[in-house]
Amino acid sequence: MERTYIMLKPDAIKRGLMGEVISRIERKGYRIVDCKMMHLDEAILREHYAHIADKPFFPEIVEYMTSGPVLGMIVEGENAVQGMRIIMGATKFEEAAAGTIRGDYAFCTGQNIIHGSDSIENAEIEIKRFFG
Ligand code: IDP
Ligand code: MG
Repeated sequence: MERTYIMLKPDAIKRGLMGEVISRIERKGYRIVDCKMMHLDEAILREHYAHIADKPFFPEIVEYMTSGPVLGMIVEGENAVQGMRIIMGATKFEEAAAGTIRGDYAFCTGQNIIHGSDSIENAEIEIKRFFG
């Protein structure tokens, strides 16, 4: 069984979409093995988003991701890392296909509802980062 780190971003929580997104994850057949609400700070975001820390939009990402709580989850299932990326949809909201979480709910790339690990290796690192 594979595990991935999923995080519902502040807009998912503010817009009341937690239940909807969790339902999609469960209906797909994945299991949520742990979850917690957290308030992130800039230090952990610099670590988690090290690959975009030098982008011009990074300060906006920090402002947004610290604007309210996030829901961190460990999601388990067969091929969970890639499978979650498929049901999440593309990073850029305008490229996310209808029927995906981002395709159906995101109207801004910076505030695109959900994070999911992009590889098995990063899933392990991210689960350790947020769940210890
Ligand atoms: P991912 O979340 O699909 O894995 P990453 O490339 O890891 O995408 O980027 C992390 C987050 O940074 C994205 O989810 C998105 O919120 C934000 N982001 C990425 N590219 C852009 C952009 O071009 N404009 C605004 N925000 C962006
Ligand atoms: Mg990513």
